[in-house]
Amino acid sequence: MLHEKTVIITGASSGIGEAAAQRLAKEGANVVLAARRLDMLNKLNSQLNEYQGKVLIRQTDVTSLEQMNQLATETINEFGKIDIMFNNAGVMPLSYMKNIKVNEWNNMIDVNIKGVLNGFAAVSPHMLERNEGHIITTSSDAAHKVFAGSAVYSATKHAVAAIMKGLKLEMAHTNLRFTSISPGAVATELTNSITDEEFLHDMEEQGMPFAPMKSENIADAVYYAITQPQNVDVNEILIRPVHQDG
Ligand code: NJP
Repeated sequence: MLHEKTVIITGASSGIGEAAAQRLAKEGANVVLAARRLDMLNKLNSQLNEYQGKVLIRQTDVTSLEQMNQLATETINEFGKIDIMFNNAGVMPLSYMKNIKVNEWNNMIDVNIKGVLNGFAAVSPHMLERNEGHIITTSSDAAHKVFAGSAVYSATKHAVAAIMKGLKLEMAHTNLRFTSISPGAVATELTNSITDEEFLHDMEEQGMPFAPMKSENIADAVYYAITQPQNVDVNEILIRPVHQDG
């Protein structure tokens, strides 16, 4: 179904990005895998060998516009075009505001917001020139709510939601498509970056009242969005574990 399609995936070294790479490669797409951990990208590359589509891996930090531009240029040089940009890289060092984790706030702003903007800046001239292309962003159910400890993370994902709405609005006269995918809890490495001892203590005490989704569940949503007919633009997908409240 995805033969001849070229997809860039940021944050492809683990979790949702890795699962999306597996799914889309299996469906025949050429996948360009971007993240900072080259060893993880190499490992994934060797797993994708059996599929028909080609794989390109590029060590990329989404906070660098220069590196994102390079990623887009090398993709076009290799495959001739970029059909889909999956802006998926993100970080979530949740913490209470009073504990003033300034570096973590800044990192969330840099990766979750600026990373998405850099992704758009890198691929949109090419997509607009072709008048074809699909930009998908991993937002969050935290773009729909705030909870204690999520203020800055939620702020970054609310920003992503606003950016994606603005893009849809400004580009409705083009053939470009825009999808925000907002997952609830997914079992990935994402929570490993939490350093706020007080928040971690409360999280442990509370326990997990429901089972999280798997990364593959979100990869299915990505696949759904990109396989709709060209006249259909799936703008938002909010997807939560069955027992997680809103
Ligand atoms: O987490 P994880 P997820 N430059 O930690 C990459 C959203 N989300 O799959 O660079 C480039 O396995 C990092 O790669 P590396 C979440 O906000 C999740 O869950 O090698 N890449 C890794 O591949 C995020 O937007 C849940 O360290 C950078 C990837 O990002 C997306 O899902 C719920 C980077 C993170 O993979 C994927 O996260 C929700 C940088 N500077 C939203 N910094 C959930 N899991 O529950 C990080 O609502 N990465």
